[in-house]
Amino acid sequence: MPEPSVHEAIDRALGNLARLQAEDGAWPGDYGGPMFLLPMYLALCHAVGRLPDAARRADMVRYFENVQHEDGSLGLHAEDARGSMFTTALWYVGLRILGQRSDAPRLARMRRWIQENGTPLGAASWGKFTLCLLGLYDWRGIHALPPELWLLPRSAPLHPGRFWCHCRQVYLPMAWLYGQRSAVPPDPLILDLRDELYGGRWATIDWPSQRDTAAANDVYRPPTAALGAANVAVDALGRVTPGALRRRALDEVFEHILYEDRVTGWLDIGPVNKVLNAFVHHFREPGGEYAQRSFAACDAYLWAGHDGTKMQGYNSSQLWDTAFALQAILAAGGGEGRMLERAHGYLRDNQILEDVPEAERHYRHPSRGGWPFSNRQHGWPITDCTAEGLKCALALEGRFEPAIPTGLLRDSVKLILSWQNEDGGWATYERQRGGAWLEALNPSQVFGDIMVDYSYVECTSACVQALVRAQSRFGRDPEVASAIERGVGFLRGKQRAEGGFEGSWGVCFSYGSWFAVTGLRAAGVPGDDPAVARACAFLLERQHADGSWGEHGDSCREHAWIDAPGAAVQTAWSLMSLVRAGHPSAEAQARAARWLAERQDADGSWPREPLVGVFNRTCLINYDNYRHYFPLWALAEWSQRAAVR
Ligand code: LAN
Repeated sequence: MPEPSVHEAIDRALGNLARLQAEDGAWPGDYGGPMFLLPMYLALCHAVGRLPDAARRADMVRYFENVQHEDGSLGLHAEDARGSMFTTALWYVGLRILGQRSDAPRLARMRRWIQENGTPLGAASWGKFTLCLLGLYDWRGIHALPPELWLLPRSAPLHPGRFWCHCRQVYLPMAWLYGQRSAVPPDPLILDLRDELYGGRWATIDWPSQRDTAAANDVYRPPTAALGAANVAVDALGRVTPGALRRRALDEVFEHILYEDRVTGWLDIGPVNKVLNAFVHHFREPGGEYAQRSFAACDAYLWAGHDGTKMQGYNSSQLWDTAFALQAILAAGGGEGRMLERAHGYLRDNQILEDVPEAERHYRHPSRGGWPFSNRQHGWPITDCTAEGLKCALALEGRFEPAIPTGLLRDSVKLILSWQNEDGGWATYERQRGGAWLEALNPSQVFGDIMVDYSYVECTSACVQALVRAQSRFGRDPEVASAIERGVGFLRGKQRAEGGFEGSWGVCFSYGSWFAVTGLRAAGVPGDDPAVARACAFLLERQHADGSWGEHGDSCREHAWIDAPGAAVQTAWSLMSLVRAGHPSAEAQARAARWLAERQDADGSWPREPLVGVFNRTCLINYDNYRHYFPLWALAEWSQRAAVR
C-alpha cells in the first residue's frame, strides 16, 4: 500500500481523538465487562430502599438483555460463554429488584438454568456472600471470614496488611459483615426469591454442608488442601471467639473501612469494596451520614454505554487512557489545536500531591508524586500509571503552562524506586508484602493470583521506561541505573520458552510481549539481542496471512496463546513490538499496517472488537478507548520506523 493512505488513516485517527476528548482533557470511555458488579450494586439499592430512576432501571435491563446467553445464563464477564452460577443467580435477584416479573420469559429461562445447574448453593463464594446480605443464603453456609485476622501482629505471615490491596480491601468489609452476620430483614420480594432461586427447598437446606458446594463453571482455582485446613481452623475458632475479642476486631476493621472511604473521597479503591463498604455503613447506621455518602458515591461507577447501563470495574480509566492517547498523538506528530495541552492539563491536575495521612497505620504505601488509574480523588497511585504519567510529563516538559513542578517529577521517580520488588520487578500498587504461598489460601474460586501483589511484566516495563527517561532528564544516578538493570533482569526471566511474554492485564501474549520488548529496548538492549529476537519470532509465527494478529481471551486462563480472528488492538501491539525491536521483517510489518489502515472506519476510529483487557486471569474487561489510540500509535511508529530504530 502506498504510504499516503497510512498517513490519511493517521490524520483521521487524530481527528477522531480530538472529537472524543472531553473538556478536562481526558477521554471518557466504557470500562464495563465484569458481570457481578451491577447486581451487587442493585442488592445494595434494595437494602437501602433506593432504586435508580425508571429510565436508568430500563437501561440496566437493556444491558442485561444484551449480555444474557440463549440458555438464560450469564458469564463471569460480558463475553464469557460459560454460564456462571455466581453471576446468573445475582442477576436474577438484580432483575427482580429492578421490578422484572418472575414470569417474564427471560427470567423463566434463567430460573430453569439455575435449577438445572444446582441452584445458588453452587455459586462462587462472593455470590453466596452477596446473597447472605439479602437473606437469600444462610451465613452458616459459608466459611468463616474472621475479622480477628486484623488483630494479628503486623509481622504475622497471614496479616491482611500483606495481601494485594484489592484483595485486602474486599475482604475487609466482608469480615465486618460476616462478623455481624448482617442481613436485610426478609420482605415479600425476598421471601418470593427464596422460593424462586431454590425451587421451593429453602426450608429444608442443610446450610453448613453447603460451604464447599460449587457449580463446575464457578471454579477456576479449586480449593487447595491448605485452604480446606484453614477453613476448618477458622470455622472452629469462630465458634469459640470471645465476644469482647470479636467486638475489638470489628472496631479495628471499621476504622480501616472508614479510613478508606475518607482518603478516597468515598470512591474506594474499586467497585466491590465500594458496594460492600456502603453495606457496612447501612447496617451500622441506616440512613446515617456515612450510609448516604457511601451510597451516593456508587454513582461514579455507573456508565451508560451503547449497550446499556452497567457498573464499571473502576471509577474510570481516564488517567491511563490519557497517558496512552497522549503518547500516540505525540508519535503521530501532535495533532490539532489544544489536544495535547488539554491532555497535559489532565495529567497535571490528577497527579497525587500528598501521601495519605497515617499511611503506616492503614497499610498504605506513600503516594506523593504518583498517578492513579482514574483521577486524583480516587487517589490510590499505581506503579505503571505513575510510570506512564511520568513518561508523558517528561515528554511534554516545558511546553505548557501551568507546568508540573520539577519537585513533583522527582517525587514520582522516588516513588517508582520505592516500589521495586526484591525480584527486580514491579507489582501494581505496592511492593509484594507476602509470600506467593498465600495463593494456596485464595478463597475466591473464580479468580487467580489475587492474594499478594506480584511483579508483572507490564508494570516492570513501564517503570523501566520511565526511569530511563528520568535519567536522561535528571542525569545518571547509580540508584536509578541499578533499578533499571534489575528490572531488565526481571523481564528477561519472564520470557517463556516459545519466546513470548505473558501479559496479566491485557489479552495476553501480544500485550505482554509489547511491554517486554518496549522495556528491554528502552533500557538499551539491542534489537538483535536473543530475548528481543525470540519475542519477535514468536509474534511473527502467529501473524495471520492478512497481516493481523488475534488472541482469544481464554489465553489468560490457559497461559497459552489461543488464536482468534484478527483484532486491531492486538495487531497494533504486535506491530509496535516489531517496529520497536527494529526487526527486519519489513514485509510482515507493511502487511500489518495495511490491515490496520483498511480496518479503520470512516470516522477515524476502529470497530468494537472482543474485549482485550483482563484481570486475575479470568475476567475480561473493556478498555474501549484502546481502539481509538493503539492502532494510531502503531501506524505512526511504523510510518516513521527508521526514526524509531
Ligand atoms: C485494574 C485496573 C488498572 C490496571 C492496570 C493499571 C491497567 C494494570 O496495568 C495493573 C492492574 C490494574 C491496576 C488493575 C488491577 C485489577 C483491577 C483493580 C483492575 C482490572 C480494575 C478492576 C480490578 C479489580 C480487582 C476488580 C475487583 C475484583 C477483585 C478480584 C478484587
